[in-house]
Amino acid sequence: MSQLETAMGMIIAVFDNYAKADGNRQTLTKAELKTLLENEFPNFLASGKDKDAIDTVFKNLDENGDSEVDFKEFVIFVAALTCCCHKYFEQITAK
Ligand SMILES: [Ca+2]
Ligand SMILES: [Ca+2]
Repeated sequence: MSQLETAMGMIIAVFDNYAKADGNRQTLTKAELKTLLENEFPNFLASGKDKDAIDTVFKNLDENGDSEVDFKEFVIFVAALTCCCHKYFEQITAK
């Protein structure tokens, strides 16, 4: 597999890993998203126990408002975060 194929496979595997916790592996509940963020982005939520922060992130991700985060909604989030990282990477390499 190419590097990019491996990266895509890993995003799918991470989603599945957390989404399956409640038996429905198609979507992330708020609790599942919270665990994912805490484990995968330990620095993302500076105050991981801040319930409001989780609520805000969840609301922003749940584009269709069904109170679940599906894979498409999750991928948009990962893509947005990746863009932020890319911007940051450009800044530090430009110096
Ligand atoms: Ca689930
Ligand atoms: Ca949704």
